[in-house]
Amino acid sequence: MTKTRPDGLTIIPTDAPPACASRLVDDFTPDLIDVGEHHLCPGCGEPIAIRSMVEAVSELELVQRTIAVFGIGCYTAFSNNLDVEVLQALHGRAPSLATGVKRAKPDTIVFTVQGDGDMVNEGLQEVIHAAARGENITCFMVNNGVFGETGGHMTATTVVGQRTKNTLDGRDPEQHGHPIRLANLLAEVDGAAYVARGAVNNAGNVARTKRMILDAFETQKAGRGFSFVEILTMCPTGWFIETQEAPAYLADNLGVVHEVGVLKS
Ligand SMILES: Cc1ncc(C[n+]2csc(CCOP(=O)(O)OP(=O)(O)O)c2C)c(N)n1
Ligand code: SF4
Ligand SMILES: [Mg+2]
Repeated sequence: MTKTRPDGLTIIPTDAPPACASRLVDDFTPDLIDVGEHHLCPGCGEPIAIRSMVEAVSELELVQRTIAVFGIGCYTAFSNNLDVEVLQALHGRAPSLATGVKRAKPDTIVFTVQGDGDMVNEGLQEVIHAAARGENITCFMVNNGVFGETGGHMTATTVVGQRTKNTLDGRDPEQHGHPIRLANLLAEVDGAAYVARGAVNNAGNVARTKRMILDAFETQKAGRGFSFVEILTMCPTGWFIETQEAPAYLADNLGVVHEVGVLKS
């Protein structure tokens, strides 16, 4: 039953299905996403990031020549939902596998999708060497500051003070070290042609991040060398907070240390 708040606004009940079906305004499913459903948590930022990547592939008319290489994390679930060729890499090894694909098939557009756990904890050397070699590939890192899939543990990008499953009192630099700002580090590497950091916690950032993704693909298309976009994503489950608090939490925590912007172009 519909309730009314003291200020007169209506509270929509969510404990039971609505009495009548909602009206479908439009089908917003991008061409390259096979099914509209996925198993990621409500409020997760990763589907927004992946959606932006495949939208960019369509808009640049690269569908027929694109190959994605996935790392291992919650985002890996999407490797079954996309209508592009996908290869599955071992933890952290996606940039090396992508290197092999691109060298064997130079006319393809090759991109990786990895998380902060996969890319910075488990395979940091891979991405640094790929950047230094100036490999003409595009790497994306969805950074939520936790090993989301395995339960919300600290990663190398977790910010100081952030509460995770194994830093219950917050990350303490004395005990756990300092976070690694991967985009900043890669921007310093000769061979990296384009480096940026976006976020998906509000509409403005989603639009800005989409532009970065397009620019990264354009860099590869033009043969200018290694391109990288880090994307800050919400993980309400791994952050142990309410779903609706996650966008602001991202801005106040991860976003303060891992600043959004283009670092090299
Ligand atoms: C060699 C190896 N070690 C550990 C795991 C377990 N594992 C699976 S997903 C994952 C976390 C990945 O974290 P991240 O890349 O940040 O992705 P997220 O789930 O946060 O999106 C881990 C540790 C594994 N699959 N293989
Ligand atoms: S655990 Fe975090 S990263 Fe994984 S699906 Fe849930 S919200 Fe997304
Ligand atoms: Mg993660």
